Amino acid sequence: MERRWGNQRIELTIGDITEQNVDILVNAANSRLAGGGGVDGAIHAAGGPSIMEETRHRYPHGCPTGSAVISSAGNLSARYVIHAVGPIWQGGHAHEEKELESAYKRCFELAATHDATSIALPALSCGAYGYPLDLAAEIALKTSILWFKFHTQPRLIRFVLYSEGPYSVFADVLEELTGPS
Ligand code: AR6
Repeated sequence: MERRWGNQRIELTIGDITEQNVDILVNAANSRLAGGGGVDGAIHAAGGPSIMEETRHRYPHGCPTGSAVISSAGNLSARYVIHAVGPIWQGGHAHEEKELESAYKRCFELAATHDATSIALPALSCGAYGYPLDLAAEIALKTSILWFKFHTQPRLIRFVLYSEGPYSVFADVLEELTGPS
C-alpha cells in the first residue's frame, strides 16, 4: 500500500527490514546500543560486527529513549543505519507517546541531514517493548505525514512490517488518516 504527496510517498510492505534496498535502515535499538533480538538482532547479524564497533566508539553513552543515532551500515546495502530507541510500553502514562513520536522524528531529521532519499523503518517498540500496534501505527504514520508537510527529504518513507497482522493494522490506520485511494 502507498500514499503520495507530490513526489514524496509512504509505503507499507511486509518483509524483513535487512532486505530493503534503501539509503537508510532503521534499527529498533535499546538505550545502551547493546544489541538484542528482533530487528536489532537481524540488523547486526546481516550487517556484521563493524556496526557495533562503530556505535561503541561514537556513542559510548548509548542513546536516550525517544532519540536516535546514526552509523554506517557494514555489509548491508544501505548507506547508513539509524539506531532508534523507542519507549518500553508501561500502560501509556509514562510519556510513551511523546517518546515514540520523537524517536521517529529524529530518524527523519537524521535522514534529511544525511541527504537520504529513502528510509525503511520497522514498527518501533511493537515487539519486545510491547507498544500496542494500533496506537504505535497512528504515531508512526502521523509523524511521517507531518514530516512531509514541512520537509522535502526523505522522499520515500517505507514501513516494513514483519507479517500480515501488523501490516493490516498499519494499512487500516493509513487509510483512516488519508482516506481510500
Ligand atoms: N524486519 C522487520 N520487522 C521485524 C523484524 C525484521 N527482521 N524482526 C522483528 N520485526 P523489536 P522493540 C518486528 O522487538 O519492540 C531488541 O532486543 C517485530 O515483529 O525488534 O522496539 C532491542 O535490542 C515488531 O513488530 O523492537 C531492544 O532491547 C517490530 O519489528 C528491544 O528489542 C519491533 O520489534 C527493542 O524492542
